[in-house]
Amino acid sequence: MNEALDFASFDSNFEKSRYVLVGVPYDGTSSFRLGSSKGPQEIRRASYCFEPYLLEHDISLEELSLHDFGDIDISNDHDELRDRLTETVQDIVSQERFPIVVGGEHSLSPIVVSTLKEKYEGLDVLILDAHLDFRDRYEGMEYSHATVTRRVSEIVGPESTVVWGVRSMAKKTSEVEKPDFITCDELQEGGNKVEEVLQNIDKPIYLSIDMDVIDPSYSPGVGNPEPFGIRPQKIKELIDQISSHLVGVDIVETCPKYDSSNITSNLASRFIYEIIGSREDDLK
Ligand SMILES: [Mn+2]
Repeated sequence: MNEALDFASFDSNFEKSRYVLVGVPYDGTSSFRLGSSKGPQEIRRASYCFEPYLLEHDISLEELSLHDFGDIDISNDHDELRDRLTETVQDIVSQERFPIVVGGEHSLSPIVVSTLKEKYEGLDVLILDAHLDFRDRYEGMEYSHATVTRRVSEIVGPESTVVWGVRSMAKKTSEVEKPDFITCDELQEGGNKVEEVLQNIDKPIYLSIDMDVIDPSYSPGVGNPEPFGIRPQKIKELIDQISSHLVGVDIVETCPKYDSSNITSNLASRFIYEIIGSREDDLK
């Protein structure tokens, strides 16, 4: 790979940074459209599209201490991914730094959750995903993009796992104990269930954004596009509502090969701006 480009404004050293971005160029279990391993690179490139100053938050990324760790060095082996990513995330969170993990495919999330669970008592995990991904195994694999919610719920408990934006699930999930989920339509309309969840948040939250939660017209470059999705503005609103509780995020499944005009990598990159801006705004 070429000399890696850092995410825009992520030019401080690791020691003094509050936010550390790490790329995970892994798509070892992708089953439909491969190529999310190129996501981190394109999302970094897209980050130069935006002004560092965030109008709504009156925050400039240039004034913050942000570090880009680069991509972790991995092959397509999931055990290797688990070891390297665990070690890296442990380093990041050991001194209250905020990890921003950029995929790559979704199977990285349980690894990060497992590490954060050691650090943050009572961690809740909010997964934004078109797919419930609650299979126990997929294509024989325990750790797959299609088993993410199942693995996460085993780590933090089903009561601490919520999936928002769901509009696709395997039939058999109706036969097993499910984590709480909010469908795409419920989320779009904002009804009581959404408000109830938001009002009752009092715990640290890990947020996982699968870019396929958004409608494919706004986010075409993903491994498994699913119609009838959410508008990006809805995700921005959610980020702003929960940002003060966040202790880490991942943004996964951007697949540059299928991403017309870099629409998806631009959006993923802008979500990173928004997460930082909104958190810093709350900390003022
Ligand atoms: Mn998905």
